[in-house]
Amino acid sequence: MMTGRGVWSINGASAIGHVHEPLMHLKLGRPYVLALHNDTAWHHAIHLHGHSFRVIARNGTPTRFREWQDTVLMESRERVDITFVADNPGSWMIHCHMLEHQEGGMMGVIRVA
Ligand SMILES: [Cu+2]
Repeated sequence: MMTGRGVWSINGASAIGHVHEPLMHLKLGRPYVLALHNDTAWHHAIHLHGHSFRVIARNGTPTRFREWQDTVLMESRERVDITFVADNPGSWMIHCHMLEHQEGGMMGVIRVA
């Protein structure tokens, strides 16, 4: 989302210059579904490091093709459900691949341990 200060954020946290505490802690080896909500009027290309995922639903409708990917292009106001197994330990960036958005704070860390 875009905050009143004109910067971008994920889950209300805006990472400018450095990344704050992890957005979430995932248990190594467990499967997860992340529900990504784009609460803005812009498209965002959400990129996850360290893992490949499958898009299983868009706005609640199951997807037809579920290829492995590391980036998903989200439309304005869209909800995208992705799933993956947290099988790679470490601290992994999740960020918008539109670099002006990332630079504006639209990034965070997911910790897998
Ligand atoms: Cu973006």
